[in-house]
Amino acid sequence: MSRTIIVSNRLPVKAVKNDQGELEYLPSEGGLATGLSSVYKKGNNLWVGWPGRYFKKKEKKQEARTALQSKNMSPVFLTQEEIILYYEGFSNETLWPNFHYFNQYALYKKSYWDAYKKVNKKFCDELLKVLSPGDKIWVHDYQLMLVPQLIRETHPDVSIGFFLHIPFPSFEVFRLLPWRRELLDGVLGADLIGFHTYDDMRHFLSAVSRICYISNHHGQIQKDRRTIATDSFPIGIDYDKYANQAAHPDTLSREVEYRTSLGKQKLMLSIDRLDYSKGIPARLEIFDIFLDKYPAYQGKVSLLMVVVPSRDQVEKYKHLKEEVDLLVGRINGKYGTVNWTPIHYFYRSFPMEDLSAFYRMADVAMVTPMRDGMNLVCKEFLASKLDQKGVLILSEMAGASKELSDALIVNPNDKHQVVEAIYRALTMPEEEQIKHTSIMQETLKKFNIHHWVDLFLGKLDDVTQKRNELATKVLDDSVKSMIKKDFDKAKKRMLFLDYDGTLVPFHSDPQAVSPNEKLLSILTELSNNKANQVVVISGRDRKTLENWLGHLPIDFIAEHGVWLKENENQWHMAEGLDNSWKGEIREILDIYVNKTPGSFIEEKDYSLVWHYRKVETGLGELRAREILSHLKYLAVNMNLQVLEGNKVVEIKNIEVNKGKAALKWVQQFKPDFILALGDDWTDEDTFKALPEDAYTIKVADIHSAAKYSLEDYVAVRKLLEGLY
Ligand code: GDG
Repeated sequence: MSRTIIVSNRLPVKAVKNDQGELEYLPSEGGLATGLSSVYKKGNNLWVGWPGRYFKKKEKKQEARTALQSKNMSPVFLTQEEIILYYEGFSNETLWPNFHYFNQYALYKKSYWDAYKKVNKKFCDELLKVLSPGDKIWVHDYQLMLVPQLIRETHPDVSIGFFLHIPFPSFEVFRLLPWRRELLDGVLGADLIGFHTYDDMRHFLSAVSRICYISNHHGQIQKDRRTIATDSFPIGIDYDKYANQAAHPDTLSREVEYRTSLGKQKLMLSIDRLDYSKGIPARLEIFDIFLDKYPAYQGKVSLLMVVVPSRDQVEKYKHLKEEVDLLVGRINGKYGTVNWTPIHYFYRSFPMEDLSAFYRMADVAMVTPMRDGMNLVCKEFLASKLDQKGVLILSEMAGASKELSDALIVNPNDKHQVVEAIYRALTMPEEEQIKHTSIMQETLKKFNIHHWVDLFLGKLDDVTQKRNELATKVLDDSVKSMIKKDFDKAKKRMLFLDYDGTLVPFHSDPQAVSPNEKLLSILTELSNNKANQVVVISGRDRKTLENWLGHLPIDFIAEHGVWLKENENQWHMAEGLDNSWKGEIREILDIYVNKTPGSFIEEKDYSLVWHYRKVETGLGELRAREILSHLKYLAVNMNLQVLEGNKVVEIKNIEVNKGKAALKWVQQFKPDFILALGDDWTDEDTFKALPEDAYTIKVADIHSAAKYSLEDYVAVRKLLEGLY
């Protein structure tokens, strides 16, 4: 049975020393650990990650390794320097602020980046030690963005998923990172890339398009002859666990105890790790404004604020802690009385039983991060509300707001809006509370953590299966020898060869790829054999082809089939083509040239091409779609075809295409062996038009009507050389 290997910065347990000085492994806090525990504990599955502690001695490391192995875990040991530079440094002082739109806090240090690369490699090496054939790998989060590509380099066929737990920022913010390209290339080593929200996915795709110059089709990216899928998978919680905990007698007795000491006052709750992205100071200021604006609530409502210590070695977090301490002190000093404390502030973590009691007790949960990938606290609060009474105030900057639209959704920067939301929450009739909570509970029950794991791994399986199906298309040695055998047997062979991207590399300057000696010698060898009919079939103009290759005994199909030359006769035009449409269409294209700087029209004998490769990314694509819809009906009436190519829109006579031209050649010369090679969408017409027994080969792409694929023009030349 195939295994799933989870790779994340932290293992789901942390190593701690007990009073006897022995190592113990306690569960780490957080939704991910509990959620994925159901996966890695199954069968032989495995979790690779850092055990959260620095081990100096070799024997201690070995001891930890043995203990963790028995729990299906494999440790990655980090040195103190690596923890400082890779974890606290690049992960938490560079990526975290940038990805959470706190770019003013981001540090760009080469030493951090070097450590990040080194530690990502370390994770990859540890993983490779335990990897077996058939395993699938699930890499988690921003600390390990380079791992997918590092694995891919040595294991091109392994199935890799990547999930980002924090937001992916807009391109304008992401581009500020000096290592943006490397980070994207790293993640693009995966087969499936998951985000919490569609917006995160959209931002990622936009960054890939603008930084790597790779576009996507419905979220699918083509890179290095691989298809990479992206999708949104909003993480859920272990709903039953929180609901059951809320019903547990231990939770109930704690609730009674706390309620007794608090009295009848209303309770608002906030629980976060200490982090500037969570908006803790702003929340305190809001509470201050609320008490000031609605003095009747003084003495009647308290805020129970749990702040879990986190990253306290990082400078920014130390300052934040001081700021929070100060604000809490100020507000309690300003409003507090002998009988009433406005804010009950705890800077520590609590056991689950206490958290559950807090969730039960709270009338209002204030989840108001400035930015949050998802936020699990709001979901846990709702799951713990067994009587469905309670109100959630939720920041629209948290991924969870996309699913929980029945909450009071607020912009945490609009302090007065949040103040009014608090007032509304505290005065909301119970029926209304129950109505909203029950709707949200239904969503959370369905989209729970198990559902999330199944959705992600299910999609990863689909993507891998599709890749395997397509992998049969890769032209391997056995197909090559079959081609050679059929080629040798045949008496009359026809070879359709596209030029750009197939016989020569694709170049942005079309004149820069004249045939070199090597290519000329291949074409000469092939065409000198009278049993071979070599046909160069290209979108290029006839003059260039004649100039470069006209001296050879080969046939030509130029401009996609407008100009033809066979048996070394004169060039002639395809018959019955009409050109009268050009004036009207040109007028339309001129409108788009006038409003799109950088675009231009190219006129060919039987087509017009609108080019936008120099137009601002995004704008060109938008205009191309406008042209397509503008010409949709007109083109049909005028017997024209409108085609989208690589940064071009081409309008041409419907009769002109490589497929029709190639078929004519086949019908006229009746070969008993056909080989067709091409690299772009215009070659698809050829592949589709040729008889079933033709060998059709797509270059540099696996998505094609062709039967096989080859990686590049070098492989094409090698194949052709192998034929003579
Ligand atoms: C990242 C993303 C995304 C908190 N205090 C205690 C405690 N917790 C638990 C909560 C909750 C978890 O920690 C916090 O999860 P969040 O989602 O709120 O936030 P991050 O840690 O920043 O997580 C976030 C998440 O990844 C998952 O993809 O939602 O956006 O930033 O489960 O209950 N647990 C215990 N004691 C505490 O005092 N036991």
